[in-house]
Amino acid sequence: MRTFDTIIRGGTVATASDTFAADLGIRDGRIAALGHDLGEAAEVIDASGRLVLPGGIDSHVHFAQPSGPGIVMADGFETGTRSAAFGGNTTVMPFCVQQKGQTLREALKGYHAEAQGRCHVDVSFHLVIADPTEGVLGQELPALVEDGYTSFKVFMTYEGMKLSDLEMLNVMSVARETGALVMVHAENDDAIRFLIDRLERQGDIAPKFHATSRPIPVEREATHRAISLAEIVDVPVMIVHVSNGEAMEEIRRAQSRGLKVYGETCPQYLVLTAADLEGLNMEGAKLVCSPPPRDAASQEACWRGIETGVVSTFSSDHCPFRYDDPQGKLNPRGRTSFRWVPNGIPGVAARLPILFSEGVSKGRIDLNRFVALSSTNHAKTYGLYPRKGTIAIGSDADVAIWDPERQVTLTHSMLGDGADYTPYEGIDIKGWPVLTMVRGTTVMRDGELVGGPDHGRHLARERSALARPRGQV
Ligand code: DUC
Ligand code: ZN
Ligand code: ZN
Repeated sequence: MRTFDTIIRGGTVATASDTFAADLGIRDGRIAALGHDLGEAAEVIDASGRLVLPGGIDSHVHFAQPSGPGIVMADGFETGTRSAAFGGNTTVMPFCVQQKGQTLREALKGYHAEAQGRCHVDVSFHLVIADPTEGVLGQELPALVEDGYTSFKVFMTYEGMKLSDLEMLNVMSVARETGALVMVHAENDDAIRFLIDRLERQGDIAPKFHATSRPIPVEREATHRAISLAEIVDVPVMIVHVSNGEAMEEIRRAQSRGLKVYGETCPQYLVLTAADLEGLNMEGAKLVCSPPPRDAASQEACWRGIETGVVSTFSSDHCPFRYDDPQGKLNPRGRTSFRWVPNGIPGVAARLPILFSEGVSKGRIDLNRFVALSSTNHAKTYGLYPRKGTIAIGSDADVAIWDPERQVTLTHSMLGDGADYTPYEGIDIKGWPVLTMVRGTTVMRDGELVGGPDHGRHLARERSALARPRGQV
């Protein structure tokens, strides 16, 4: 008699804490056994010489997001989740962005309609609160947290999205009441506006000046302020896309004072610098994102944050726009200043190969920390653990099989997204995901999709393990 639907045989399994040789028995989309001599199955996947890891969870991606007049994001859910599967991910967490004047329910309806039937991997939305009206704070948010939307992002910059300190305090206060987790984009908007105006007056308008307009103090000050506001409300906070040592130091200091402050960083802060835009002229737009990549010392500081646990999640901040396209990076309305270049770069497929290669293969982090940073900590932070984010009996069979020896030179065509370039073109990688399995179904094998875009499901989430009152798990 066949006991399992699938057995993954002969691989080395790693979780956030352990590495061991075991076969996986999978039944009804879940992990049903871990051991040896598991018997028969309808399908046996040979994983000898391979690593069997929890599927990647990318808790910071943008798909199908309205991005300004005439600008179209390069990925909707079909191509975005396809690219995620190519990169060994089994769950992604995109943002549902509220427009001013819109209710959160209206916003969610639109994003769910976009995602419906178009997802290769599982998906779960964060809510971006751009208009914290009384109705949003008093009724919608508490009800939506109950419905499983247990994380909100707030912006301290961007016209149309930025919140005042008072508005941030009000959103944080609802998060405290409801047990939700607040994510913060920390950059000082007034300082950015001042610097952009000054650069433009000087005629410094090429894409490379984007980084000059958002220097480290802009991020450091806002990070400090966001942490202070969270401390006042006594609520946990996740500072997203941390790019440098000074912002990292603010987080580390808060953590050492016992505050529940968490940090996220992204591949662009490990392998890109502002100097990469030098000499590119308009093609520098391909690397425009916020906060901007900085310098070698900032890269080192981000590594140190990863190595010491100041950073708990490593995400892509996948936010793709095409370059050679009138609806993309170079503004369709013919405006040439960096001010108008949409902020964001693609990276959902490249995220984990970069962390594996630069981190594990080069000996900076061990495999267990890789699993924590790429999957387990995302699941714990955002209320998906232990259903997602680990290899354990009863967990969803969300698995990525990696060939740790595979050498690849990154090029855009292997990444499967809807952009027309990768900012990581030409980077040499050692270690590559060769199979992605979502709830027991293989969705990617050897760089090819298997099955259609209707396997992914939307996940209602529990409250964050980090946002629960102390002592409660
Ligand atoms: N912030 C993000 O989180 N993503 C892309 C652009 C931005 O500013
Ligand atoms: Zn952001
Ligand atoms: Zn983002």
